[in-house]
Amino acid sequence: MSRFDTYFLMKEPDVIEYVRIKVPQMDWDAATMNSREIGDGNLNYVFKVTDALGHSVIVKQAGEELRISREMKIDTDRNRIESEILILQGKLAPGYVPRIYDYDTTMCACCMEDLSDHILMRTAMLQHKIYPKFAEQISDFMAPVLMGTTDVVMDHQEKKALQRKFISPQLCDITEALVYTEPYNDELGRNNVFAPNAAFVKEKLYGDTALHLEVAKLKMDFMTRAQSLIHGDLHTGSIFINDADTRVFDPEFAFYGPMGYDIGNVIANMIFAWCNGDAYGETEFCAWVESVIRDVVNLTMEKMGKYYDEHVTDTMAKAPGYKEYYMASILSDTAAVTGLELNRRTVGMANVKDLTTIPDEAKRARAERICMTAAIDFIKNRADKHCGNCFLNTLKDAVKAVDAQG
Ligand code: SR1
Ligand code: MG
Repeated sequence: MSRFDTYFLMKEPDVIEYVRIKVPQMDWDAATMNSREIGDGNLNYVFKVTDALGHSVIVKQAGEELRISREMKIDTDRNRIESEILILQGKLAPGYVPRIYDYDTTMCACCMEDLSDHILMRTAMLQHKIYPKFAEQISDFMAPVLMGTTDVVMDHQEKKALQRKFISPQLCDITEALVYTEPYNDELGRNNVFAPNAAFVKEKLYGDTALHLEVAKLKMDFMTRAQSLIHGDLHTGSIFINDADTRVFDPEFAFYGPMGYDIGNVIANMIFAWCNGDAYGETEFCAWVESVIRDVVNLTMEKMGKYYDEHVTDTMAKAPGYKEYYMASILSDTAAVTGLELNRRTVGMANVKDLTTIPDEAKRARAERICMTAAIDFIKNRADKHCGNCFLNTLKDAVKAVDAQG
């Protein structure tokens, strides 16, 4: 028996004892062990435990209520899902996720590799740092992880077993509300709209019924198309990075959904990074971000196409023309989700620092209008975004349109 046999929310001192029990292979120096809470996310509690011998581990525990809103309660089983998915992704894309040392379905906590020699990518983007390997690395992660869990490649019964194992109704519900509903009507009154853009949001997002129809189609598609085991929240706050390495973490929103959801999240969050850099006049940084937007689209599609050719098992998916049809649908989903993520992080409940920390009011208002203008184009004209340059041009056209409106 240990006091970790019944769930409770751990505090810093508890985590020291927890780690000694759960990660004994690290040969901890008990006298110098230290625990510090380091998380500032919306959902969980994250601690770093170290000792004077240089050992370190990260502990992540799921709370029963969200940090962003105490009224929102979600299943703590998300910690198991996250741990098991990181283990699976580590097999499909070795070296692109943190190592899991232990996960525990009683305390709803996992112990994982400390990536302190990396930086949270959103923080790096706010410092306008450039990572030339990022597009290559994130596409190396997404292609096998996304294509490798589809019906095109996997045994269909094994795929359905994964689908059952990783179903997350409450987390999907959050995405369905925050990404696919509230940015277009504020039905629960919890959107955060920047006051200078209130009229713009009312007209362009709340008032456009043609846009609502497209979002409705995309929402039902998100809810019903079990295409691939997606990360479900692949923004720059779910990526650790350094000059050599990119690591994806935090897949607690993972489930079987359309894979364009992940690719679109990466692109949208690079557009937020671009908007922040642009507001600060960081031209070199913005030029790099533009290359990332173009290359992530092109490289991911190219690598997924290659993965398809090399690993396809389904007989009918080998029918001439099917691959082209399938890949085109991924690209169009990617464009749509780029738009959905741009809108929801601009006006919804969970905003991004890339926009909210722009100190000059006029510059922030302009950046947000660029995001929403591009977003509407991405959603309505998703089938026309055929390549990386098309994605980049959507951003550039939005800048021109917003600047022309004054
Ligand atoms: C209620 S949680 C708000 C957001 O934080 C997470 O990172 C997800 O993106 C979610 O939509
Ligand atoms: Mg997260």
